[in-house]
Amino acid sequence: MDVVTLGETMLAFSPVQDGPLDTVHGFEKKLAGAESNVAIALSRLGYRTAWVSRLGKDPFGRWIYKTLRGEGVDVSGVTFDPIRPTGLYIKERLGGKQTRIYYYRSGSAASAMDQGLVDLPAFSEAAILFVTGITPALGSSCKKAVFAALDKAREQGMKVVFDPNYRGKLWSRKEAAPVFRQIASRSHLVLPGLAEGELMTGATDPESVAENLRSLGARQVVVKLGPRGAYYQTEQKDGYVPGFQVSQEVDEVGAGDAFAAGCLSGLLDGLDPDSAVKRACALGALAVTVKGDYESLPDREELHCFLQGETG
Ligand code: KDG
Repeated sequence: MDVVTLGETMLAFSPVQDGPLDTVHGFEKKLAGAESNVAIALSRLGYRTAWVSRLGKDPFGRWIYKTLRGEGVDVSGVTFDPIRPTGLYIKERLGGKQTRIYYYRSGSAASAMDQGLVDLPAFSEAAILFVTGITPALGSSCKKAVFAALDKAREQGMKVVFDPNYRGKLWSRKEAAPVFRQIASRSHLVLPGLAEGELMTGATDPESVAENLRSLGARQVVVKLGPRGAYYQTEQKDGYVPGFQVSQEVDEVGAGDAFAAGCLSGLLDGLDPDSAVKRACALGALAVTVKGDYESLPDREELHCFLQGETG
């Protein structure tokens, strides 16, 4: 296994037209989960990826399970809860790229994930553990599961990659900051956006954010700067990598997950940081071209063509 990740994936209802939700009548059924987006992105690029989670024993849980399995993600570590439901996520599009989200996920099957998960074979077989800051916000048993996974990673010599993914609807900045710092201190690579970098370090520029996170223990930091690209810093070098222009930006949700998958693939392929971050920027740009978190993500050949400037 190349990468193992754990996290909640929800049934998402995405409106078929823009406008306040009290005026919208049609929705498309989609799937939403930062960790499963990353697992799908990596699987499409040809990596062996496992997603560990809990789903409701309901039609939506079954659909999510089959979708992930259909994308080639290992779902042997997914269990079904006979009582708690699959979480629900509803999107509101207010025109342009402006979106709001509504969660109906408290008491969901995934919010009962616990540290027992890390005894699954996927956790001893993978080279990299990918975690986000969403899972520890889902409740105390989920937080314990994340820290148990970090312990397991240390025991097994797995590299940890951490994408903070701060969700203000789940917890306050004050609650999240110390948890993010603890996870960052145990990570090989940390992938904050600039605002998340500020939340974790108090610094407001990419260089200081990265320096601060490296002083906590992270080996590499990549600060996402949206369409402008990203800034990376390792012990040996640092630099800015410009973003890619795409012909249409439809939905920016999921771009950060695609970016994370690009960085993970760079790590797995042993790329130098410039090339890894360039790949991450390309995947992030492709993710915004279609509605939905992962639908437009490429296979390896499509990514290669995009990087050569043949599409986009
Ligand atoms: O990164 C995209 C995710 O935000 C979305 O799919 C839902 O995982 C999600 C969350 O918890 O907000």
